Amino acid sequence: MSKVQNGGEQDYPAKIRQAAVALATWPGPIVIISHIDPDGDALGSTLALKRALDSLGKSTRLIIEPPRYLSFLVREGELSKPLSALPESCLLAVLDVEVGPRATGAPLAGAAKIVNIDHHGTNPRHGDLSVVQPSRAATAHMVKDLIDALGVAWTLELAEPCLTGILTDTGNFRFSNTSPEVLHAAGELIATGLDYVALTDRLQWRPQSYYPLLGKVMDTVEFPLGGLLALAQLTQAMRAEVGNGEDDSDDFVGIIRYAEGVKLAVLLKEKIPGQETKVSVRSRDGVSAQAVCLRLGGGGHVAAAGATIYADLATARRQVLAAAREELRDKGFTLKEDSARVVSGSQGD
Ligand SMILES: [Mn+2]
Repeated sequence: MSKVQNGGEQDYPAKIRQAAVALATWPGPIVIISHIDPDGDALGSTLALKRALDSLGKSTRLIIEPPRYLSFLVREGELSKPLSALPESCLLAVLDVEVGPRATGAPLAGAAKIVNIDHHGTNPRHGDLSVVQPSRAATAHMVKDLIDALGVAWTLELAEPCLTGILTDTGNFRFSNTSPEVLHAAGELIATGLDYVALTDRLQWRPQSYYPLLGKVMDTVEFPLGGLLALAQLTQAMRAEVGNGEDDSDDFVGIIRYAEGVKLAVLLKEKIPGQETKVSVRSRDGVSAQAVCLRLGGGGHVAAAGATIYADLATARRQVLAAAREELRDKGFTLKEDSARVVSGSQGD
């Protein structure tokens, strides 16, 4: 694997101050983008940064297409359409993703300066100014540091998206990245007067069509590799049957991860039938979702990662089983050879 886990910044506070100065003193337009399939951290970190920069009188454009369940965070007119070319003398802020093909919304070429703020340890730092801090649980936590460095006064409009990003990436403070630091940062955000209970409640709302889809996906759960893996599939046909849109299934993989004995959980999502399958992976106990996804050409964090396989579901399933088997063996689990069974409810080998 060419991608290795990088350490954090030598002097993180100084790097954050540098980014704050670069943004605050930029005379031209600032375009803010994040990653494909934006989640709460992608939207929360970019929205908070845009609002903070707007309050300083900057000319900003935020280009992101949030999933429906997060759209309540966005005010009318705050988001812009994807750009085919960047405006002249523009600073491009790339958040929660490396400067590369997973960054979406605007071309990377043609930026006068690229500032990259990200907490993924695999980030190769291709920005003109890259601040990468894997010890931060969310990019939104880094944006909180950035807003503090900018000296912008905290308001509910800044705190709400920041906390949303933190809640998303820590699984509401249940994932292994839940540190005293991130809890402290969340406490400061809540101290702005933000209604924490209302926000966490609102973030769990799903359209009613979510529940029949959940039922269909749960019907596909299998436990191969000696029961160490939980694997489920979501097809376009299931979506069509229940009339469900594209964006509400992000937590399905988190549900099957709670099956007893499971070290790895995988959801295979059919994106384009026969051609493209999205893989979401979660893990526990030192087994690395990231290592599994790097083998599949994707990336992410140790406990939560993803990849896109340009093949049909059955092929993707085989590749995922092979990658999961390798990772489990690397971590010292003994596995019998697993036949490519697709029996629903199988206990595996
Ligand atoms: Mn993130």
